[in-house]
Order: sequence, then structure tokens, then C-alpha cells
Amino acid sequence: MSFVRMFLTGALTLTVGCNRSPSAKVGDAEPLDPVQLLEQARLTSAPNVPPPIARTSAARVVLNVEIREHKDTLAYGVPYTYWSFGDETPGKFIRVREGDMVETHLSNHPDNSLAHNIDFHGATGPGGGGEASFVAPGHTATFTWRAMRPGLYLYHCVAPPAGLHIANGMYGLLLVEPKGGLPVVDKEYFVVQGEFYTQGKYGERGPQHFAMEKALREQPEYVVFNGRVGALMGSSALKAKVGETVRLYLGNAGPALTSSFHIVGEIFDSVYAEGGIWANQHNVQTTSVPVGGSAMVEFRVDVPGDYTFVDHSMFRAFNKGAMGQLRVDGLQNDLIFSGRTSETVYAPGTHLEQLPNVALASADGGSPKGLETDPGAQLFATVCATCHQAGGQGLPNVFPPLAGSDFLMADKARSIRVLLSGLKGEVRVNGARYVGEMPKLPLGDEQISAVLSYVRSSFGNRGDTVTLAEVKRERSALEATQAAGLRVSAVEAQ
Ligand code: HEC
Ligand SMILES: [Cu+2]
Repeated sequence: MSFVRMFLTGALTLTVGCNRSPSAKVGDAEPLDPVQLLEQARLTSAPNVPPPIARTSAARVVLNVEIREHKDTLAYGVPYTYWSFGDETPGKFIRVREGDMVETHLSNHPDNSLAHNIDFHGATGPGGGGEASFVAPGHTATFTWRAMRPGLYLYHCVAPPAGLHIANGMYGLLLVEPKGGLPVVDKEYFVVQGEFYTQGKYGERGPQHFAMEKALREQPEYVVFNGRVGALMGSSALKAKVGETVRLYLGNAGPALTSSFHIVGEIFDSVYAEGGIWANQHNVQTTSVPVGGSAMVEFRVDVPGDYTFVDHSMFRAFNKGAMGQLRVDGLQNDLIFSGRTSETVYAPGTHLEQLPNVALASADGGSPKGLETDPGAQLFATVCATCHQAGGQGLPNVFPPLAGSDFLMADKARSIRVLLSGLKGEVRVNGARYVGEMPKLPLGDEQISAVLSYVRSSFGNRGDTVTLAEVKRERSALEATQAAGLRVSAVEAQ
């Protein structure tokens, strides 16, 4: 933008009157008069959303987007070559106003090896701009389109094969704000679901490459929010305070699976289904976000705590990465949610001895730490916490605690064997008796070393790391005994 144009923009902004027409109906076309204001597009990186647009008339919005083919981290220890708008997946959130002319400059970085383009679902015109923007490395394509219809829209690359470009990360969200704006809320964030089809299985270390057979079968190894496993977990969780209203802008790039978006322990006050601008439903538990589509949800947060959000197709959430967190700070409100008030033994006429009432140990150390960077923390949150609970405190009589567990800390080799073979029969942990079964989990040696190192040094535990060599030693010993025809369980080996 030239200096003169910038100066003009400033001057014009000052002289615009406040002529918002409250009677304007949705669907009324903005009069197609020449747009006089000029400004740079408002863009933010995930999960942040640019502030509402205060202008009361249309502008010519200059949007510069650069395409990068670059290495980034898909999950701990898993580098992947992303193709992105900008250098992040999802691309930046673009906020324009109904009636704006969007002057789009799409630059394909000279280091890239492929041609790409951009299809704005919010544009009216052939290909959403796909043809107009198709551009080779080292070139910039420019085209202008008018944001005729307000709503929340996906944008993505549609260069052939389009599925591959999307699966490699070329997508983002665009909000065309209605003339009168959206209802005012305290916090706005955006979350885009996407799939990754890697040659290696979920969590397998080392650089991963796209697997076409898996894509054709629509069986991704990864289903993630905002581009990678743990992007919205732990210290990167979305944040709000008790009493605040939150709007989430949801997108689903797919390219295959419809999302059933759900926040555990929260109800959407309003849902704008499929990203239209009418709140068409209230009090919704789960909303679907179609592939190539969007939805907006609004809710007020009333009770503090960590709220996990998922694609409620549960194996995607717990085994493929489709999980994030919203951390709500503020004062407890017992009139809405008391938290656990007591815990007693339930033994209706069984032979079980009556155990004394056990107070539930509170989670030491608060929320899980380092989820996005520590593979052990990630595994704990997605695998172990289901049974041993988020703070490692266990469930009295059902799941033994890992927090402060004498059983865990007394014998490192034995704890490795528990993870290698599972555990069945009676165990005593901190004086309490547990008769249950921990299944043999499909964990590799690196995963066992990571999760045990994490568990043995978290929740108040003070242990040293469990090295890969130690795990391998136990595995060979186990295999040797098995080969010798001896069946041992970790319990017998105590
Ligand atoms: C499906 C539920 C389940 C999952 C998932 C699970 N465990 Fe367990 N775990 C149990 C049960 C039940 C026991 C007690 C078994 C018994 O009574 O013999 C146990 C026992 C243990 C023990 C020994 C007792 C203690 O408290 O120190 C350790 C250590 C342990 N689990 C670690 C883990 C780790 C680490 C993970 C995650 C990689 C994990 N478990 C995942 C159910 C589970
Ligand atoms: Cu592309």
C-alpha cells in the first residue's frame, strides 16, 4: 500500500458518519457502490480471533497470504512437512465485514516445489478464487472478491489433488461479519479440526510422510485440533474466567470425517449451525461440523476447572489427538456444581470386607503440565488418566493411585513390567487393597520410558527417569522367560 493510500484511508476513516442501519435485514445485499476505505486485513494466529470490526461501511481490504511448504511438529517426536497458508496450520483467521472487497495477493514462496491456490468458501465466483489464484512457486496471483454474505467460512487450497493439499494443512477460517456485528462476548477463539494420514502409526517417532492408501480409505492416523496433537492442551489451553461468555469459531477441514464437537461439562447456550449467522438452536450438547464447513457456539462459563473438548467420536479423541482444553478460572459455585462431597464403599451384600471411608486424594500439583511438549505427559493424559484420573489420584477401590504410590516408587523394574504385561490380581498400594486388572496396553518401549518417567516425577512423586535401555532390558528378560515357557505376570514377578 502506498503512503498516499494509507493517508487517504486514515482521513476517510475519520470522516465516515455513523450510519449503521439497525433495520437492515440479513440477506439484504450491500449496495454495490464503489468502496472507498482501504485497509489491511485483520489476521490472527490460532487460536486467537481479531477484534470485532467497528467500521460502519464497506472497505477494500488488502489480504496478503504467503504459502509455505515447511517442517513442523505433528506430535511429540513426529516431524511432518506441512503445506500451509503462512507458516502455520491452520492459516490465520481472517476477519472482514459484509460488503468488503477483499483484494487477495497469494504468494507462493520460491522455496516451495508445487503450485497452489486458495478457495474462499466466503467468496461468490468460480472456484471461490481457485482458478484466479492458481500460482506457481516464486509468483504472486492477485484477485479481488466481494464478501457478499456474512457467515463463518473455511478457506483451503484446491490445487489437484485437493484432498492431499488439505490433508497436508492448507486451510483456515474466514469470518464475514454481518453489517450489525455479532453479539458481544468476552472471549473469542477458533478451532479447526483436520486429519493427517501418515505412513507410520499414531505416535510413531521420526519424520512422517503422507499415506495415500489410508487417505483413500478415509482412515487417518491423526485427527487434531489446530494442526497438531496437544495444540490446545496444558499451557496452550483456551482460557476464560467464571462469568464470561465465550464464542468458539469452529471449522472442519477434514478432508474426510464430520466432527461431533463437544465440550465435556459445558452446554452451548447458542449454536449457529453450519456457520450461518442465526443462532438457530439453544442448549446444545454436541454440534456437528461438516467437512468443508463450520459452526459457531456460544456459552457462558459458570464453574471453574479444566474442560476437555473433543470430537465425540471417542477413539479420535483419545487415540488420534482430537482433544483440547478450556481452562476456566474463578470462584467455585456450589449451587451449580459441588464437586465430590463424599466417597464411601458400596458393597451390597458381597463378601468384600468393609473398608473405612476413604477421602479422595486431591490432585497434587494442579493441572497436567507440559502436555504439548512432554510425550510422557501427553500419553498420561490420553491413556492413563482415563483410569488413574487426571491428577494420578486413582479411584478408591477401583484404580490405584499413581500419585504418591508406594507400589510404583518402590521398584522401578517392576513398574516397567506392569506396563509391558499389564497387571492382574491383588495389589496393595499405600496400604489399600486393589483387585482388578490393568490391561496390557499397546505401548512401545519409547512410550513406556516417557510415560513412566513422567509419572514417577509428577503428582508429588520424586523419582528419576526410566531410560529406554531399562525398558529394553526388562522386555528382553520378559521375552526370555516367555521363551523358556514360563508364564509370569508382573504380580508374580514382584
Ligand atoms: C483401563 C484402565 C487402566 C489404564 C488405561 C491404565 N491403568 Fe494402570 N492400573 C489399572 C488397574 C485396575 C490397576 C490395578 C491392577 C490390579 O488390581 O492388579 C493398575 C495398576 C497400575 C500400577 C501399579 C499400581 C500403582 O498404583 O502403582 C501402575 C504403576 C500403573 N497402573 C500405571 C499405569 C500407567 C503409567 C498407565 C498409562 C500408560 C496406566 N496404568 C493405564 C488400570 C489402568
Ligand atoms: Cu496447495
